[in-house]
Amino acid sequence: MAYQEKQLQEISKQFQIYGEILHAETFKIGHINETYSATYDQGGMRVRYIHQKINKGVFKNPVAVMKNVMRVTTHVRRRLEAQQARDITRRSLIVIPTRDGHPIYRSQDGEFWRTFVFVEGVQTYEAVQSPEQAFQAGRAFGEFQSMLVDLPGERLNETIPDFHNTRKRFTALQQAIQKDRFNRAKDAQPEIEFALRHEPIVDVILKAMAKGRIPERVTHNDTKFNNVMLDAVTGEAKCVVDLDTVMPGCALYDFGDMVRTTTSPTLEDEPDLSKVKMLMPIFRELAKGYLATAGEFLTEAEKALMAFSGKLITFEIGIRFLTDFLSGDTYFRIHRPDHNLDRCRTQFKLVESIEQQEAAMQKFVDQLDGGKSRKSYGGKPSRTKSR
Ligand code: GN1
Ligand code: MG
Repeated sequence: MAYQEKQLQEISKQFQIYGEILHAETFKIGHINETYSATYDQGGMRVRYIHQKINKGVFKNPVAVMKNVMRVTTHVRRRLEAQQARDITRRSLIVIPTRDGHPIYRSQDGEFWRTFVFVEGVQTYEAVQSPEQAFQAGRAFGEFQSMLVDLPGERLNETIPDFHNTRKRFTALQQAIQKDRFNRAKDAQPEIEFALRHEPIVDVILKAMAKGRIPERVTHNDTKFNNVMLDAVTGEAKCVVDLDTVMPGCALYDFGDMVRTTTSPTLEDEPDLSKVKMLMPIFRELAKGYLATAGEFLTEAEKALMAFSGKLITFEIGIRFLTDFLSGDTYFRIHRPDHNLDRCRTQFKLVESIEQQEAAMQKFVDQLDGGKSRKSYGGKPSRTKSR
């Protein structure tokens, strides 16, 4: 049940927002969190804020989540200031503290809320509309990773342990199949077979990391295309959002999830599987954009697995949807019966499409080097004062 205006007004009043609240409403009910907006009158100017209820079933320690978010957003802002970048308040999320100075508010009903400055003049999309948008997404997440390369202090909190541990995700699927608590396995036989057949891919990145061939980095871990805000006028990526899973990870998990969510023109739950396809022209722009900003710090071993990571993460999210379908839809919010099964089918169709083109995708990546890809961004270097 979405929150009512009166409750939202009470919640917004807990934060250090000046002025008179005018109205508050639902902004987006996603797979996990709930997002609302509130409009205030500040000296005759209407100013909006974002209020988010953290899903505490998914994020067991919301305080630890917000500690990470504060460290990361503060660091990114400092980096932008050091570059004398313009438009900084639209380029990194700004957390508004509670009236007693905390980054998070616990309401009387035991829920956890946080508040951000509303970034105006931007748009997000569920599916990519053009190769240029994929370039922008790649550039934005690559830049985000590159700004966190020198994050000082201790290791970030693991807000969801083993989030991209594909082996553990696979084991969870095997258990769900075995238990089959809702007698649904019979409805998902082809998908179950597809998943089990792909077991050989699940350990590739985990093993490379365990052997030290691929480094741990600070990564976003949820680089869905709809987590990039694009300027409504210029189309340029401004800000990446949804920082709850920013934690120690692998750069490839981020690139892989970008491949999953940008390279097919379809939505994540597209029922017409004939439309689900990895489009090479989009992949090329995505890879160019990502290497334009991440190319400098990525190692050869990371770059060599970029196409593979698209397949792996698409597969991993697919088995998570399948596991949730078999377990009674308790994790991802669903909007129709079999929704998680439909989402799984779409992911697996995309895995197949990536598989067919994986060699060509990687060949393209291999041909790009940092310098070339940077130049292709309007002839400008990746980080300039003008942005
Ligand atoms: C969830 O909240 P949202 O929609 O950004 C999920 C991701 C999945 C994604 C699939 C914390 O992301 O891992 O890739 O759904 N987030 C969490 O659409 O589980
Ligand atoms: Mg998310």
